[in-house]
Amino acid sequence: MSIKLYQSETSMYCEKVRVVLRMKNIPYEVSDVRPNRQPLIDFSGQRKIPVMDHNGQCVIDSTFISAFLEEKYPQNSIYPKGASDKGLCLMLEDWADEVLNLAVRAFRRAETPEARKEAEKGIEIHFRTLDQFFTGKQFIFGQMTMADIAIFVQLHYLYTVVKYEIPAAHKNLIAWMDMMRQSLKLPSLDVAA
Ligand SMILES: N[C@@H](CCC(=O)N[C@@H](CS)C(=O)NCC(=O)O)C(=O)O
Repeated sequence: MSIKLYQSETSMYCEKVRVVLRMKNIPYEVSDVRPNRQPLIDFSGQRKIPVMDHNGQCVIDSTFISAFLEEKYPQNSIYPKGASDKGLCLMLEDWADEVLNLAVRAFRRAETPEARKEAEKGIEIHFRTLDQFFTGKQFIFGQMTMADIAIFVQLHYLYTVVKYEIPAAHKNLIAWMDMMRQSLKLPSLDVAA
């Protein structure tokens, strides 16, 4: 078996796939695209990461890669048991990837103090929602699933790349982030603020 992940260290979507690979104890090698994207483009016909080369098969997009890995390597499932909970888990994954990500990206792009303030306003609504959601809650479905992972990698990016900390008022959210950090023990935590 040979698995190569075309990736970059800092991409939140690549972090998401690395967490899944680690949870399932699947050995893999990485190809960092930052110095040169050409091998990625030659292999996948497009520019976005993550891309997985699974024994020569090309799988693109963190959501599809994760679902593919779950099917091939069902140990330590990344989804909750039960069809309805799995549906909700996939919805939360999509929300984190598509909605929360927009607010996080606005932050990364903010170059002036004014723009940063605007970005802060934009993400505050999500902090409040998540703080409410994580009141008295640890893992969303009682064990770590893709819903936790997808939300965590977006917010973790704020600490590692944007150098921004979630305001202390959001205690439940911060407690959940700490619990996730302790559970995951990610190498990227070494660069956390
Ligand atoms: N929906 C995709 C998003 C992937 C994505 O946006 N990747 C970014 C890095 S975080 C990228 O490769 N951007 C380069 C580009 O658009 O050329 C996923 O979940 O994998």
